[in-house]
Amino acid sequence: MLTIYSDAHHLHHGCELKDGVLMPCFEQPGRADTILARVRATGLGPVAAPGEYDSARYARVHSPRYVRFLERAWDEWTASGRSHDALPLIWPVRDLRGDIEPEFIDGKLGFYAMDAGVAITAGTWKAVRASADVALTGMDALLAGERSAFALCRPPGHHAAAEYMGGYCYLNNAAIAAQSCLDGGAGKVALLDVDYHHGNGGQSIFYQRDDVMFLSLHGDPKYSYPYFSGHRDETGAGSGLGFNHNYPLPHGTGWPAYSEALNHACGRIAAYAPDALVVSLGVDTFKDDPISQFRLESEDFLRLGARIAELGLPTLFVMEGGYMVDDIGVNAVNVLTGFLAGGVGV
Ligand code: OKP
Ligand code: ZN
Repeated sequence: MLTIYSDAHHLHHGCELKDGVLMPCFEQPGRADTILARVRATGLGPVAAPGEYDSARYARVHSPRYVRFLERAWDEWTASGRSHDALPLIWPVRDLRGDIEPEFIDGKLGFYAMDAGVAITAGTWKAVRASADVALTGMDALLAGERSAFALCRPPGHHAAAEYMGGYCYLNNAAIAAQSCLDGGAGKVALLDVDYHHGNGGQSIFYQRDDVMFLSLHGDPKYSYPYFSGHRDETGAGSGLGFNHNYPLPHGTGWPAYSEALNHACGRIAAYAPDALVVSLGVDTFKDDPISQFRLESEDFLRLGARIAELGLPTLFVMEGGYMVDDIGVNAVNVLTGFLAGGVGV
């Protein structure tokens, strides 16, 4: 399987508030480095650098003003005399004015964010762009006839919506790739999110559409981030009604209950009969993940890949979360080798 990877992710490592203290983010460069090392050690296949794309490609799923904000945020922040990480600290919730974009950077940060898990540093935009380009290059490989590809994206993307960042995510790499598949001639695409956290960004972007079916298996938002999205009754709207499916699962979920939900989701994908599948691949469902609450074992990731392979679809894997860095390489690549084994013997 072809892997797309860019070293540019090293330009981004922000801080987040953890238990009241500013700490380096769990989402850190060692994650992608460990996955790349495992890709090489297992001989998964060739590793290629991404192409460079016009930012108009990101604006197929994001608003142009949001893309411009990301591009300029660090310069506006430093122009106002600061040099530490820029973090949003105020949000237009409920009856506050969410319809007027503030002019000062502190206001813009909150206007374009859902939480404070999205530090902007000097290198963030370059890393974010490269991550989206990794996903676009992976999709181009599929459009050129590859059966599968691995977009080793970092930073991740699945919490980012048309006009906001959140949860370590800035551009929605998987959504950008899914849209690129449609723009390349596909009629229907399925987006399956197996990260521990609900993929609120992909859901939001495609909620009113029937040309992308969005499905997510995740920790129940009653007690898991992102808390305000991911319930079972979110099934789409307008012509998108019936094309959004959430599988909230309880703390402690292991392979038996997980695979039952996965089978159900795969059944829906098969019935939808898309031209291609994009998988938002988070391995924070691992039993030892430091910020998540499922109990998948490393071997279960082989089974996960094998089950996805049974769909028989051209498949792009897009890297999302996973924070147990020691095991992230084995777990992520197990999904890919399980997929390549094609459901046989697991
Ligand atoms: C991003 B992805 C942890 C609090 C939660 C946000 C989690 C974002 C997860 N102390 N912080 O879906 O893996
Ligand atoms: Zn996650």
